[in-house]
Amino acid sequence: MFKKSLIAVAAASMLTLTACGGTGSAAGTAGTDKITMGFAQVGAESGWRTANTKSVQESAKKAGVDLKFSDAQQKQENQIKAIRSYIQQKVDVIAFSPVVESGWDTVLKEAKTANIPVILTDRAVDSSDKTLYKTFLGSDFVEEGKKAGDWVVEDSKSASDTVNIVEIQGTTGSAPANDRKEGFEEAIKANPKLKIIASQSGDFTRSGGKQVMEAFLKNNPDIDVVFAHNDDEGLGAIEAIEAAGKVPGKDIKIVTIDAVKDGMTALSNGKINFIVECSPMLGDQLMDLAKKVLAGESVPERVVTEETTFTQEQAKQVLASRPY
Ligand code: GYE
Repeated sequence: MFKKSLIAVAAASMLTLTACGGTGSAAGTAGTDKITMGFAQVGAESGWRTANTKSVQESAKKAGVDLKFSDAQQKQENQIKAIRSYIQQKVDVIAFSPVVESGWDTVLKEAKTANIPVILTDRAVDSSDKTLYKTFLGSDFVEEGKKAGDWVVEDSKSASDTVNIVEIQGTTGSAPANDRKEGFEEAIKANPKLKIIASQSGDFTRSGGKQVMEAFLKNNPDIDVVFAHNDDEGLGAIEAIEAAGKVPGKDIKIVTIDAVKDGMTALSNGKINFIVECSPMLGDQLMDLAKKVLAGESVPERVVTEETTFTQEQAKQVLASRPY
């Protein structure tokens, strides 16, 4: 009798947990189907990345997803190791932001053979076999590059001389570096006066941006515009420009991509001239897609993030309420 009612109580409380969406305390309870996700992050190279990691971690918690998180320190071999370890641990789903575009087929095939679905977050792979992953969630980087280029075209409409542009690229071989370059080059074709006179990778870091800009300044006395593939590189470039006795935003104009807090602060202060937004807040959509994939529902093969652009005036207006 007593035993029976205990079982009934246990069963009832399990039901309650399920009704609450199985968050938190349901872990380890038989019969609950808490999702385990292995997430192989690129690293912690930028403000964008830090915000992205936070978004994924917070959304996992909210969605009741058990998140196994790894930081590859911008190295593909570390990411491959992390993915292999998730396969070994038999996680339900693997999500990752590939540091570079190529070289993923082998490990993705291993995940497929193990029947573990993969979701690409933020960055793309160049595999021709689209069955190696379920969907790709992230920004349209070509479009971002175009928006940056369009601003330069508009800003230098009345230039009578050649406009010398230097480009600080993101991580070599990464989707955002490849695509932002492509989009920017496409846009500036609109005015033959616009010339990219130097282009190098700053690896999406502030120190990288600073180093590259120092070298650019040494070799080119007449730089008009910096196009940095992310805010952090632009912030590093500001340090180099100031150290060279020039005024960022005036003597040399700066266009960047991301719109993280530090970038937006520099934009409000007039040190950056224009920022194209790239949203790192991908966590909620990622958890949603993972749940759908695991429930056998169909998901679009591409989910594009919505984003905007900011002038200095617009940055001043939104800075205080910027969440990251
Ligand atoms: O723009 C940059 C980060 O992949 C979109 O990576 C991301 C880029 C982002 O390091 O700041």
